[in-house]
Amino acid sequence: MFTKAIVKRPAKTFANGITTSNLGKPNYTRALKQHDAYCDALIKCGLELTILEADPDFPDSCFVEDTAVVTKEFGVITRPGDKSRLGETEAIEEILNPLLKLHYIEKPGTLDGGDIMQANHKFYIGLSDRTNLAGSKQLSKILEDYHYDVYTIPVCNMLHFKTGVNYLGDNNIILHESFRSANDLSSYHQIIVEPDEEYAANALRINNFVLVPAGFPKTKTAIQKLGYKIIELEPSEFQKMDGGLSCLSLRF
Ligand code: CIR
Repeated sequence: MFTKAIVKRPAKTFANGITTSNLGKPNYTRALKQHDAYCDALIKCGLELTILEADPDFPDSCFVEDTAVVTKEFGVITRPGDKSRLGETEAIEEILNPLLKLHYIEKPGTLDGGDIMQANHKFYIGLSDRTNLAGSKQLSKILEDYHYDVYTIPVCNMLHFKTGVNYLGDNNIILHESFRSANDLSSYHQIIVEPDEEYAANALRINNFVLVPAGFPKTKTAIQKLGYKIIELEPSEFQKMDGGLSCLSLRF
């Protein structure tokens, strides 16, 4: 069970962040409303929220998931793979320091939290354009010292590992077709998202609920069939900036 989450308000400069999507410029007022709804959903899931003020110096800083890997026992402050995001970790370190024992990814390592997926006692590290081998090795060492099993998986044609794969709990995993035959994921019950619903692979299990992006009915039904209660959220303005539901919070 998660009990806490950290989120950060989108900044007025949000639209200046990094994106590869062709979905147009995000609307700031709408982004704030969608963020409010996201915070309400986390509270409904039973989480105590820490809401950090927006930081206009870092347009992508509402995507807090990339700045740390957290468990109830410890945290790892990452070294984000895009230079423009390196300074985002400072505010997160400040808030996590009194709460968790902290470790750090160091140069030349780079690592985005969006590439890290936990499934009980296993951690999966996606090797992507943002997370390099040095970052992955540093994180593996930290996690192995805490007796987790660690697997490394290459990520191609998408931003982060969790863009395409998410663990829902109870041995259920939701994923893009391209990860279907990854050996280290073959022991899970796989829910493969349809090609026209790939964005919905970024579904987020929190306690008794699964948060799913609105507008992906086939994926919603597949998750409901597994017996989960769903909270549907509109993420359009975050999607325009390559973000999804998981990247808007750190949960522990
Ligand atoms: C970026 O490209 O870094 C941001 N615009 C989006 C980050 C999304 N983070 C995530 O999926 N974990």
